[in-house]
Amino acid sequence: MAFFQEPPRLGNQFDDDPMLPSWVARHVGGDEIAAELRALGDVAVEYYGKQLADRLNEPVLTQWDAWGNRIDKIEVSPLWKEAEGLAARHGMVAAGYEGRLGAKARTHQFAIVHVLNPSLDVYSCPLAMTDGAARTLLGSGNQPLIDKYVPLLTTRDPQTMWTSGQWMTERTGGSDVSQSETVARKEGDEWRLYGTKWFTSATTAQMALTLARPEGNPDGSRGLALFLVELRDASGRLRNITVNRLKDKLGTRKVPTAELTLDGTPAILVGAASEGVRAITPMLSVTRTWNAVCAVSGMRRALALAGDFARRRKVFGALLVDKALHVDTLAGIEAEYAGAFCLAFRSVALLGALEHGGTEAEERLARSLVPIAKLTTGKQAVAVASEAIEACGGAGYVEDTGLPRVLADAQVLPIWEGTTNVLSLDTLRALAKGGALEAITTEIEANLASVKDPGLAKPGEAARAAVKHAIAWVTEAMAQPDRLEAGARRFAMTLGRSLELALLTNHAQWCLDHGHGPRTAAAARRFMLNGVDQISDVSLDDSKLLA
Ligand code: MFK
Repeated sequence: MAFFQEPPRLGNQFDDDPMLPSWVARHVGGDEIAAELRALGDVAVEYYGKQLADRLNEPVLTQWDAWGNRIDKIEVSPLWKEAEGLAARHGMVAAGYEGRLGAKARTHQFAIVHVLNPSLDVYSCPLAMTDGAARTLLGSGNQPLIDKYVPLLTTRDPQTMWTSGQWMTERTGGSDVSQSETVARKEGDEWRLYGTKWFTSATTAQMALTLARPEGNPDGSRGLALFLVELRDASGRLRNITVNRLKDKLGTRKVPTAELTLDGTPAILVGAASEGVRAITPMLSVTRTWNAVCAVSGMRRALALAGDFARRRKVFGALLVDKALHVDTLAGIEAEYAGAFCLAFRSVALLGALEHGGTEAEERLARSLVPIAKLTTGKQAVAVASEAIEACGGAGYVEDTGLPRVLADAQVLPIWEGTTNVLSLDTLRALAKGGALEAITTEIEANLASVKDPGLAKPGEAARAAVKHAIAWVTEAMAQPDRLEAGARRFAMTLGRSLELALLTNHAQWCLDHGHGPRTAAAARRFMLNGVDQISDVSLDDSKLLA
């Protein structure tokens, strides 16, 4: 009988998760929530099967109808059509805005996202922007817009739910938006936009928040203003928007990312006719938090598949799961997942706290923790996905196993919503506001204060020592702008990994104390061995020679 390898399979994606059940028990509580997430854990398995079957379907742009009319219709994949209803019904955005759980609503919402997201072909993209748009409008103080649009963005009713885009990137770039060329012209009582948007994710949304420069405003980012655009009129036609083409991307291939031309597109000014970058920052905080959670949920899926494969794959006389080197490899990436999970969900908890009257200290912490969480987890997601597909050998490299997609989709996470370097610089900008380093130190100490198990002493010390080293370095480098900038990523990563280790150590102690077993403690010890402190004073001259 010829040999055929069994493919990896998924078990319940809530019960099989080594972090989520204990985190939810601790930070949300209630059997009802666990039961809901367990049911979604089965939905995730069902949709994983659908995802494999849907693998070759991609969005299609039809620009003209048979009679020569410009229509620019985008047909999304069958799974995306299903995801739209599923996401609404299960409250992937709405749950964060429901009052019953107070500040815990955000943890509830992102637990749902964590379980479902890896099976939905990056439908997280429009959902993240929808959530960000709702939060931005709520923070804008523009009551008519809040009354009209927030209920549409935050409903559980699939018939009435709207999604939103976020159009920031132009041909001039996505990092330095100060060079944006889109112009806003006041024509009568109405604003109209003229320009090109170069990377508009999920162009099938009903609305978008976008930046444009009102005519006569100065150059630079402060001259930009924030606008809301409804994409279609009552008959469903795009409102002076043409879709030039869809992007041909490495991953996120189900996301209909488009290049658009706006030629007199009606728009509503959200707040002031300037300072649009500041006005859109609530959106950035929310989408970056989504990015961190989607990074950890992507890692979870990669690990679930690699772990199951190891239990089915026999080589050199034994299952992979019984081979010491394979076990060592999987343990290393499981520990990365555990640390990343804690930081992403700490970011989520802070978002919830700030939406329910958080303290100034929480605000200061969130300002630096969000970019740190995004940049740290984004990089981990790529590394973990890469290692996980390697753990499946050649099968991990063959498209119709579905495994390579896990890596291709992870690769977007360090790029969109601010690259690793842009967010490292943003971390420095957040620190410059003052109080942020103290907030991070306090966070680390608060997490380590309750740690008493002797097996957790070393991880705790490693977190403390790394953050101390990072602070000493930044204090010294502050006077040397080139040195500070060159080391910004190593600095931000060290803060990220220190935070991850402190949070993980704290949660490990909680798990030991509350009957959730010793696995999280093992993750903390292994995470420490993976390395935390990345500070090093690299020679700027050597870097110039090399680059
Ligand atoms: C799974 C998840 C799915 C997510 C799907 C998303 C798909 C969408 C695809 C995209 O749209 S990707 C494009 C995303 N683009 C970015 O994320 C932009 C990256 N660049 C930055 O973040 C730059 O740092 C930034 C554009 C903000 C720099 O612009 P400026 O004009 O140089 O900003 P400046 O002067 O530093 O800041 C202006 C104000 O905003 C300042 O406030 P003040 O005026 O009060 O001083 C800043 O403090 C504030 N600010 C900037 N960044 C902030 C912030 N406030 C809070 N949080 C931040 N992150």
